[in-house]
Amino acid sequence: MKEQTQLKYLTTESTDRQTLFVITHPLFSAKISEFGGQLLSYQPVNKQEMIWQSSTAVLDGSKPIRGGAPICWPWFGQAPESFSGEPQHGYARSVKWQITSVKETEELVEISLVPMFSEQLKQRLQLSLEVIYTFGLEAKIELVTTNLGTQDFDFSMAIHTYLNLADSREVAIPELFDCQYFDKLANKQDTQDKPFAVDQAMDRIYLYDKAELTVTSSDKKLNILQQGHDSVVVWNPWQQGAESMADFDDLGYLSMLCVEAALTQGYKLKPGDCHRISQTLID
Ligand code: TA6
Repeated sequence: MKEQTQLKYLTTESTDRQTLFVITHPLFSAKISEFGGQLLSYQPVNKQEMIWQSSTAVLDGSKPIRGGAPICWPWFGQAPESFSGEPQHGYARSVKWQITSVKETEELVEISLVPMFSEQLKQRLQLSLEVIYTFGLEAKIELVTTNLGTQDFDFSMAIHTYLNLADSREVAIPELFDCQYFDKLANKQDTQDKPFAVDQAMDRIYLYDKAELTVTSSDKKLNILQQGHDSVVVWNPWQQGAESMADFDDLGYLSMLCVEAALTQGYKLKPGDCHRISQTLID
């Protein structure tokens, strides 16, 4: 990796609570937390901040950061039976990450990081993980997982992106119309048989695996490109949910919506196989 001193756009900012990798480029600014390897902010020049973070997020590493784009890996949601009792959404968002490479040009910055798992966990998982961020006038988050072991790994994951919105009640996602989804709150399959709208608590796994999605709100029209996913998770805790989480500011539900590129339908990562999933945000 280039020595920090030779880098033009990337700096590291450490406080007593956290370390941030800060990128200030003529075309954009971005922040990634060392804890979780998590994108916390991305703002293209002359555009709105794209990523939401709770003002009451815990930043001292004692719990995952509420907001940004947490990396849910090597499972999404509750731990599988073989990892019973392990944390929701896996391990990646709860460890420190280290930078493995940085490329800077006049058009973009590409930064790769790997999680610093314990040797014990590495032995248990037999998986490698790398995140590759590519920022310019777009933000691409790509996760690369390789099965280093000799057994299939039943794999699920999500790029758990919290989008920053002027008003979540004015959001439209036209591509989800008529799409099947699993409603985690009602615990049943359902169909989006009317235009998508955020007017209540929602926690849905849409069986949407196409590459393009548009999220429009009063202040922005986001194009989202996704690869390597089999579903899109959409989550808003709404008022009661927000108030029930200390690290979720009480009115935050009005300015965020999670739109997550996810692998939730059952995927066997075979020995030696490599899986890539990505989400690109374009305003
Ligand atoms: O992506 C939606 C979801 O699975 C919800 O069920 C909710 O639990 C959300 O993730 C946040 O989970 P967290 O563990 O970060 O509080």
